[in-house]
Amino acid sequence: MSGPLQHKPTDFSFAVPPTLEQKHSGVPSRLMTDAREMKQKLMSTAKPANPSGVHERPRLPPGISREDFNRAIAELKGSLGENYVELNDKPLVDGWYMEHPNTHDAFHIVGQDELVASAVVYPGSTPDVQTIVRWANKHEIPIYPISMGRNVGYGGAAPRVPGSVVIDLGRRMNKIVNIDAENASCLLQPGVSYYRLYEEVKKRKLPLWIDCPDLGGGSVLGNACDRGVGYTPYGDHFGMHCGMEIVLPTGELLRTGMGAMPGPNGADNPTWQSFQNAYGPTSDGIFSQSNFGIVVQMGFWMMPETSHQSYMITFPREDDFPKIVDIIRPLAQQRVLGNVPQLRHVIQELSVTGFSKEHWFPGGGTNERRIPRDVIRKHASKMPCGDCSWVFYGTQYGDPAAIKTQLDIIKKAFSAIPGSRMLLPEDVPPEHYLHARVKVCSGEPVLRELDWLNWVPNAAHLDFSPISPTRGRDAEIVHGIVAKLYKKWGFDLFPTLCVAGREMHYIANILYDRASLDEKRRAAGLMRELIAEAAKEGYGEYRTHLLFADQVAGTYNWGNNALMRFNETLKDALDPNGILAPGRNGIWPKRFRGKGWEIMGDEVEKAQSGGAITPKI
Ligand code: EUG
Repeated sequence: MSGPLQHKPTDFSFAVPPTLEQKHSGVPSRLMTDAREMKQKLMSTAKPANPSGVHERPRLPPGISREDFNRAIAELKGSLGENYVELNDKPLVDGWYMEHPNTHDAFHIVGQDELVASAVVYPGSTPDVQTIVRWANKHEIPIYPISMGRNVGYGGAAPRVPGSVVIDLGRRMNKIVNIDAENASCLLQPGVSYYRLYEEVKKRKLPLWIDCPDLGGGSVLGNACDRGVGYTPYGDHFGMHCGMEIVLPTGELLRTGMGAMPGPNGADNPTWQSFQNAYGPTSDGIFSQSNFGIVVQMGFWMMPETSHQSYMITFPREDDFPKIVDIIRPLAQQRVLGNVPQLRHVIQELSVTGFSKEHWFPGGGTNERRIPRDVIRKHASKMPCGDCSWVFYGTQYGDPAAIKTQLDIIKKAFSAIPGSRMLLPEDVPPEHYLHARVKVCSGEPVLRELDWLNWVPNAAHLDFSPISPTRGRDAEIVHGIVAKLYKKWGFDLFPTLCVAGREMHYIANILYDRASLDEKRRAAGLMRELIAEAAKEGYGEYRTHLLFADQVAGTYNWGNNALMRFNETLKDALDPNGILAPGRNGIWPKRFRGKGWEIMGDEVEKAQSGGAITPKI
């Protein structure tokens, strides 16, 4: 039933991706050439997926008979309209970043048909979302809200419980509700992508910046709720939000922050996007990385535009890594570094060109063999970065005189490392990745970051994302664990460190071929061991893929699991029927808890040889 053939030269592979005018998740016209090239490149290595084929589709919610499911769906269609409820009964198509599925995880780690929706619904308003939530409570059908479904590397659009009904909020709820140029803030619905927000700011000629992650297709609201990171001084996305509107799991509506106070004559409160904390306990945090409510509107601060100067600094020696980190720390704490810079390993200078590993390492282009260090060296020597080991991508902000002073301070600080070299955009050719960094670090969302997906054929990625103190000796321990385990499991390692003054997000991508059961098994095995070994030393992930949420949540177990017991208390109070995104971030409602849903061992690897990850109920 589900054997997709998207690798064949079908219409999809050659079709022009939709524009932002045609679809809320589409490509801005200024990036269409990039998008078409990127799609062509990615599609050229696509292979048939490997659905286990053991599941009937549409996959049913747990414990619901097909008759009851069909009746419930008919009722929902009656409330929302026939067109706004779609059964997930067609072949699954992984697509690519700009034409991604809302039915499953395009970067599947278990079988393609494992983490799947039974149906997808498209609410057009907050009352529609309330209707869906009340329907779910009545029928005890799990629902799984997505903003746009581009949580790539962490599960995409997929529900944790197979057969859940996915609520695709973004398709119809994609309004920029307000941009307040004086307050430098905006209020958004879930379907507003970074691309959309950026284009709107430009169209209105507002002197404001947005802050975007490496890729711009994601939902501004969704990324902030998952506590994503960007690269201007406003890079802490959740930290820069101001006010939320939330549909609770019972269908009630809540506004947080100053939004809890009504404005005059039924208007929104005039300070909703001005002050985050308002009065009483701050509740916003419990609606990030959780399953306690559906965020349907969210406010954000925007940065007044300013001058900026990006640069890269290269460091020759592999072993200088801890020293580099110790130089970064005071610079970041003093805010000489004003944003979230990245420290990357030189292997990325090869991968961000978009050429495959096969191109750099003929005959070694799959995950069979890791690219040897001397092959990286040979190529890097001929590139602008030269024969180096680490590359620091930074940007300075403010008036030009201040930027010049900052650059002098930074250059002087790093000169303690022999052989370090600063390069400015004008020192590298126009196609160099530094020019993409200039854009991202000044709030212009790009597509370029996808290039590294071309490293291996038919690639998916899974991210291991621990937090390390910004301190050489800690960074060395984390990096040591990661490097050792990547070697053991046979994957190329692409470390990217997103740096702040006291901590760094160490992002390690695992790139694997989605059609290779062996690579998927090794990717999952690597991930499990990374989480466990890092936790032994006290390093935990800031975010993880759905399938590893239980294990990661389990590492935050101080005080006899005090935090999870607290979360479960909240979950059971807010969602007594356990319908909202069961299992997200490892939080299971009472109805599911302790019944075999938690993945703490090698269930993922086992599921890859034909089994299912779900308990038999
Ligand atoms: C990246 C960054 C992340 C993340 C996943 C991927 C991309 C790095 C800072 O957070 O969670 C190139």
